[in-house]
Amino acid sequence: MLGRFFKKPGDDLGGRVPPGQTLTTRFPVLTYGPSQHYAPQDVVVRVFGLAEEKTFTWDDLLALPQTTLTYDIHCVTHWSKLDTTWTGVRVVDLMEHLQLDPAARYVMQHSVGGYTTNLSLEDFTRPENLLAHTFGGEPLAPEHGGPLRLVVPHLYFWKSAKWLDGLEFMATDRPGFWERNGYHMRGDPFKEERYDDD
Ligand SMILES: Nc1nc2c(c(=O)[nH]1)N[C@H]1C(S)=C(S)[C@@H](COP(=O)(O)O)O[C@H]1N2
Ligand SMILES: [Mo]
Repeated sequence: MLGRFFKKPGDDLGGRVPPGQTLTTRFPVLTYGPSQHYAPQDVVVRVFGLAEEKTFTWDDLLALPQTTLTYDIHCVTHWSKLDTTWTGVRVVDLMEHLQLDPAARYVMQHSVGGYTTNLSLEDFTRPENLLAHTFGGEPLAPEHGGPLRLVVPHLYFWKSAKWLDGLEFMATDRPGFWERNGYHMRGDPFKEERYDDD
């Protein structure tokens, strides 16, 4: 534990800081295009593709178990932020209410405004992944994806869609917005899966 108070150059804090990352205590905003602004009452997450079609409203989501988790996040633009605390619905708890076609192997996250990002079903259903509405005990700010975003902390942060409004289950992988523009299809920060030509 003592080691955590000594930040020597090159110290990776016991393996928590992926290669090529530097720590920040700020919370940078990274959005392609404008931030979206809408009320929690307007949140709708539509499940479609290779799953029984279903929609979850804000009230539906708040009626599910609520979980608070603390973990580190890593942006491909080289900043990492340790010990961020999020509250929301765990993906695994949402999955209890979904009927997937057995052919479903991948998920496309869709956002209000058109942003998309893809995940394998395995990466999507990790126990720590959250549909988050609260950050550090406060309602998630619009510029950070409030009222509702996905948080998938084991991959680079572009894999965590802000203003989530759709989950599309798919049989085969398909690139989302940044993946079509050269980013890696998976984005593991510990393997530095930044760009697909790496
Ligand atoms: N809808 C949407 N989600 C998004 C993005 C975006 O532009 N639009 N940017 C992604 C990228 S590149 C990053 S690093 C994180 C940034 O989240 P933050 O602004 O809360 O730090 O959101 C991801 N999710
Ligand atoms: Mo990013």
